[in-house]
Amino acid sequence: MGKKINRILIANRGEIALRALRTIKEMGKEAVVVYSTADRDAIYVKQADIAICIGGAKSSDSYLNIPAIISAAEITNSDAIFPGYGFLSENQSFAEICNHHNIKFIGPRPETMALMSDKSKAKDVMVKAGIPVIPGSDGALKGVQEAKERAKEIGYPVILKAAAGGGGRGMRVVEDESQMENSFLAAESEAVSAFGDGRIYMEKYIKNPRHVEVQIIADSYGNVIHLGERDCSLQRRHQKLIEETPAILLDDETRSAIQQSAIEATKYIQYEGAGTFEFLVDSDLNYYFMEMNTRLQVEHTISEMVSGFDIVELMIKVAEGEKLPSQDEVELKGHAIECRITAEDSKNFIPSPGKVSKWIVPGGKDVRVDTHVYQDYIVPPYYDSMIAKLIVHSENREKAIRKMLRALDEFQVSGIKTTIDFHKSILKNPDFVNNQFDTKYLEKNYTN
Ligand code: MV4
Repeated sequence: MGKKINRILIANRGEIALRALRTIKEMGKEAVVVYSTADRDAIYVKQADIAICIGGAKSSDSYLNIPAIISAAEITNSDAIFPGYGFLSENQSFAEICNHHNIKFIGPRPETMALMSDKSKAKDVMVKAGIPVIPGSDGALKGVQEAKERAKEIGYPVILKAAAGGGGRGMRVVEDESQMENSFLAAESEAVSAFGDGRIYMEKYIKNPRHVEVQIIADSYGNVIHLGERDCSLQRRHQKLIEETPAILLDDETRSAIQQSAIEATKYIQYEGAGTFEFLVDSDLNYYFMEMNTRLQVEHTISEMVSGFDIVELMIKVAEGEKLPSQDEVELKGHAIECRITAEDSKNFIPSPGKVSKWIVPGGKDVRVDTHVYQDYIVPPYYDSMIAKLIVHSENREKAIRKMLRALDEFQVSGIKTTIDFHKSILKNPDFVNNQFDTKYLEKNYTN
């Protein structure tokens, strides 16, 4: 099962391209990077064993250009493709095409990707696996009439979600029956234009939930381990800003139950590779499966800090057919926090691309900065505005917060606006310090 991978093409850009390159080098393998014309000055382009320009600045011309990426893999004799996050990482036809070309897609089987990308089907599977899910409709709704009937049974408020969605698009909260027709039709048309798929399903609306997710990885022999859970409740417009592990709101019993649920779910779908189960947790600590991400996530770094494992290395080993260590060999220590720093104004989050004239990054014990940025780098306007992930690790949450504040104070950037000041303000906020926040917190307390 599986064969040794010698050369890996990284089908991504920015910090994650550099982060993957580092692990590939440490494993003694060769790295091929592909880049757009806007990224020709990226440091990883120079550091890679081979670099190939695959097209213009627009993502559709380059990082989403499947024929260009497959051609680059073919002419460089790459054995495998590392997709990272975003772009083609959850595109099942890309994974299929890789497999047809005998290039190992470092991730799950395409059928599993397809199953989990249909949020409504994914829920049905989790019900069968015995995982708690949010009460709601069985699959997609046929129309407004059925929506009204189901909502009466479930009880208002309810939430309408796009089956093809995720990340909040095509979502509508419905407070009572008088709003149903308008909300249903709005959600449906938003889903059609965003995903080309208007199927809508319904759930009971959970008030003030926390977002807790469990990192899992599975090998090709059915072994599954988890690397703990993360609290990602601090989000703005469905973009995560701060993540931490462990999730302090959980008691020990709920924590092991949620981790065990993620393991059982992974086994049930015969998953292979790294993945994340997202749960909503209500104020009584009931947890409910929401969706699964079939890729490496931005915030995987905090799980690396507390576990000591390199998740990219584990992903590559699993793809080569190696066996994972057992759960007993996983020891989760201390507390880790990540701040996602973007090239945006701290007050209104307006993007601020341009030339970075000063770039002084923090350092010191247990401080990690994952970034592709350097002094005089020009942040292009075409892509995600994240310019650095600042990650700290300490014995406990209080010390981790103090270390993060110290590191944020060291971070000096000129030429562009960043969200460093926003992060300082959150980390000093008594509500954050005292664990008094939920997924709506930023919306309510930091307007815009
Ligand atoms: C919910 C919910 C409350 N009840 N579902 C937002 C993104 C999408 N993946 C699911 N989301 C939500 N689903 C039910 N039944 C509240 C949210 C939600 C949310 C969830 C996680 C993190 C931030 C959020 C912000 C607003 C709403």
